[in-house]
Amino acid sequence: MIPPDALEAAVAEVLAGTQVIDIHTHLFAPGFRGLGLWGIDHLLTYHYLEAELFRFSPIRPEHYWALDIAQRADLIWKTLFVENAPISEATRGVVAVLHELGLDTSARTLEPYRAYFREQNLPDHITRVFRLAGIESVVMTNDPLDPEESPLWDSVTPDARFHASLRLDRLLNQETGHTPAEARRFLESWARRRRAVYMAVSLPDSFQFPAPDRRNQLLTEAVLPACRDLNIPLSLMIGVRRQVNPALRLAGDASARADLRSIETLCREFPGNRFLVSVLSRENQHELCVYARKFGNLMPFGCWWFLNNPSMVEEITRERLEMLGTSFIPQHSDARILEQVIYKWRNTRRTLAPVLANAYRLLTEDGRGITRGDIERDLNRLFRTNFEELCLSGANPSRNRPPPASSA
Ligand code: FIX
Ligand code: ZN
Repeated sequence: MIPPDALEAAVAEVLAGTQVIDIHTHLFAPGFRGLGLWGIDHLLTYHYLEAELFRFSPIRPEHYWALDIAQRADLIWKTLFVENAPISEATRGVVAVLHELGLDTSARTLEPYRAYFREQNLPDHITRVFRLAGIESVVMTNDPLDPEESPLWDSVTPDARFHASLRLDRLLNQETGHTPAEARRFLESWARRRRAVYMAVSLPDSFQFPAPDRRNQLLTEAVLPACRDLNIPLSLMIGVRRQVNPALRLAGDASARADLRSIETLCREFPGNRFLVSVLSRENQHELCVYARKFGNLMPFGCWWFLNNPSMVEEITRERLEMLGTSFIPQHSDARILEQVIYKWRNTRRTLAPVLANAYRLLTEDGRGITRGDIERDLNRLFRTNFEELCLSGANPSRNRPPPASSA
């Protein structure tokens, strides 16, 4: 049994050694030339930092967008890192990445960092970044209607560290001219060929199900039956208000509370489907846990986007542990730039260790001792097997992995 005052160190140690599966990112396998972003200029022009730039600099968005990427990165570095202390989550993240890569974090210009990244060979760099982040594999976001991405699939070498997922935003939100039957055939064939581990869509706070609209019809007649046939879940990311400030481009999206009765209806009316759900509004988190207690086919996941800050991750994870035990997936990185996985996963581990240790301490005080085996089993569930059982045990047996070697 682990003594109460040693629990936090034990959880941190097991967590450090748990190779996580990052279940939602915007990263790409190295074969998707040019689509996968990495390096200092992309790290600095991440849309989280662009939003912060416009709070600290008088530059007008149209002038910012007229700059090239190196000039934008220079401006962000000068404004947020040199003239101000980088204390926000997104700015601290860049500093943490540079530090973990062994670089001096106090340079006044970006030249030393650019020189470092120029020397990296991408495949080796990916291996090192995954090792530093403690991740085994990531799920990409693949839009089958993306004209840049689609042609690359035929020449890409499969890489077991990068799972495909079928992103439906364009298909569900744009008029593509497909009938539901055609859409269903298209989705099934794409998902089979690319071995998609789930289908996914982001939805506005105004999302309603049922509702007499085309998105509902496609969900009911194409997406849900295709997911059932393929035995993969549908991931719903709910509560984004796209482009409240279009001048900021990707940084111009916001969040709002959604009506989760739609989730209730979907889980109840489609018991043969499984749903991964992340909600963007803090106010929706508790009811998501309540619904997860009602429906075994609902798997809450992640602290998405504006929630991926230590204060929010701590609150949400404590609530989920209290209401769901280990039957949820605590986090995904949403990384858009490769090296971000280093700080996002480091911060997640740092926030989660005391939350989990506290739950164990309360148990210990009531006489139920905790062993290292308990901690290993729980963390393995939270960061690996909850996802593997939901997403990797689907129709395509070649995707299944052998069970992990059993630990003592
Ligand atoms: O819709 C999504 O997958 C969002 O995560 C992104 O589009 C968003 O811009 C983002 O990067 C959030 O972290
Ligand atoms: Zn995302």
